[in-house]
Amino acid sequence: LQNLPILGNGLDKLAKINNKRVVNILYDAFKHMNPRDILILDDSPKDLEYVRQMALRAGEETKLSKNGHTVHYDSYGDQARDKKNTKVLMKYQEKTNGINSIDYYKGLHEMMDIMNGIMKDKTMIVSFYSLGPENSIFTRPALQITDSYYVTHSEQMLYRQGFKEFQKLKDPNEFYYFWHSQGYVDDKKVSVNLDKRRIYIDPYENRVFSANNQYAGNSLACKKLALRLAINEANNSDWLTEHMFIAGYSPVNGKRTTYFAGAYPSACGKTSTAMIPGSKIVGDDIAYLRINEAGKMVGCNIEQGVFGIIGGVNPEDDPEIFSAIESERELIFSNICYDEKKEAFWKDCGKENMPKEGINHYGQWKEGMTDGENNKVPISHKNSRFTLRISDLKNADKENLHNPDGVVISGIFYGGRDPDTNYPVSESLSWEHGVLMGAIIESETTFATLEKKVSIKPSIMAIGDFLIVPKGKYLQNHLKFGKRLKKAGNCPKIFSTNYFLKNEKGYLNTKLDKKVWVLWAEGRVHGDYEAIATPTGSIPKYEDLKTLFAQVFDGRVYTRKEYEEQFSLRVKKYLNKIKRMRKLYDPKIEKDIPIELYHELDRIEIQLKKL
Ligand code: SPV
Ligand code: MN
Repeated sequence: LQNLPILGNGLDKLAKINNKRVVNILYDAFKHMNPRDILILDDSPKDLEYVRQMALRAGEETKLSKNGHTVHYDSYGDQARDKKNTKVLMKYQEKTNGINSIDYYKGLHEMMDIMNGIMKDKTMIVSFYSLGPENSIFTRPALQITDSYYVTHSEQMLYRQGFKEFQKLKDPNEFYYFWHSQGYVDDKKVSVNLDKRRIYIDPYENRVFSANNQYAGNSLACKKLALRLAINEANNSDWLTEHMFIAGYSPVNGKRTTYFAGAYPSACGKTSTAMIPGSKIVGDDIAYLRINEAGKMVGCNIEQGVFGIIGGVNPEDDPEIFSAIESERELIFSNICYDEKKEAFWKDCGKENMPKEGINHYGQWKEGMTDGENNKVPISHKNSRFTLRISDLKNADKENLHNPDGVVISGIFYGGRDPDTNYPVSESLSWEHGVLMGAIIESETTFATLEKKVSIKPSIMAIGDFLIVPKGKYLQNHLKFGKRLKKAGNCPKIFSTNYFLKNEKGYLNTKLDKKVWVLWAEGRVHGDYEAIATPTGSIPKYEDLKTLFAQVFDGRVYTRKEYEEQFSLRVKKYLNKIKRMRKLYDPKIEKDIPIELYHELDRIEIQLKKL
């Protein structure tokens, strides 16, 4: 260790951690990636400030006009998750649900080749995080090695600092670790060797290697990379790792707070459901769920920040997020546009002075221009985003954000996106039916992956992209979890949502209508409303929604006609969906799907056909 080029008092920091595995990992990383020097970070404000400054100095971020605001650009072909080159290293022929896998040693070899000397002349930045609140049953420690100050800066905002956690690990070998390198960057400081972009997940050693990329979904250790490792861990144990937000809701003029977790594929309204005006936000992306000693389902946000889609965020549709983005505080934009005054703009931001030219995710941008493939370049990338700390939000749940016990979750939402099939909101008829609701989520489109085609795609519990264990195993784990909760008499209710029903004139709902659906679900948890049972789920009564619309939107009149159009049971469409789902869960291909889910599909089909 004495011979490594460790900067400043880095050796002292490592001595404080006093962990052999950490040292070995650093040594290995140094040997393979050959950086000029090594920067070890602790949780001190001084180190955090240094990273902020270096992200600017290295050109990975640019200052904008508002205090604390910066913008980062990813390479034009690197602005979303790369599914093709994300692979699970597999020692045996196991199923990975369409996620690519590669033979363990072949993959490791390829990765080591790609990462060999990749940090030449650069600084290797080492930082420590705690996924989940410190000192809690949820905590998963994580060690990040990267050569990107933007990645480190983002993680400092999005994750709880873990230097202290590493000083008191119960098991010194129990942590996730990550190697990341942005690889060679050009004068715009974006990754160039995209053909060598790889993200390889090693569930045996709880580690991930990621190279030649910058987009957070590919690069950030703690985000989707750790998610995959935690899914593997939870599904080999008795807890759940989910692609879920956690938020608390209170009835209009009511005092109680009821917590929900919700899984939605990208661009299906997840962040905006978590941040509905009046909500108390705990998390917007990833949750660990467990059953506590009292037999209740508890959840925590493994993050402490938001990496949210910014397109369509405007004062009318997303007032909470917009006001957070517009105020001066530490905030990183990615792949948006700025004008000569360094003001930030994005698609549908609702600002009046939209520029006709500026710098954006393409580079120098002019309205109407096309890229090399003749695609019109919009003002901002569809997957352009903002990064901020939850504690900076007005509606942050300050009391519970870092609660080591998590919050008791009373309800679950599964949200999809289709124009003509699922109700805006419905409640499952049982836990098993609820698990099916999650298992049959479909989404019309997503911007967070690089594929171009727009079609309706299944997205099992919105976690399909990350599910490195077989579907059957994952769904069995959910059913087992529910059985334990039922036994304890504390089974949360499960709801399905779809904010995107359309007719020939457009959407049947405004973006903020989801508050009514959420408050109806909140009331159902407490027995405030009756519901009408239908084969595909229980739906609200018109009168209750009428009252809720009037309460939430200051006397807004909700007509019976609107209700009937929104809540009509689209039998044919739903039967088609069932057909698609039977293919997805074809027992000839998928061996271990719980029988309960086939029973639910059969039940719905029989009941629908009788109508
Ligand atoms: C998502 O796509 O679900 C995201 C963004 O939260 S990413 O970090 O790309 O996964
Ligand atoms: Mn996500």
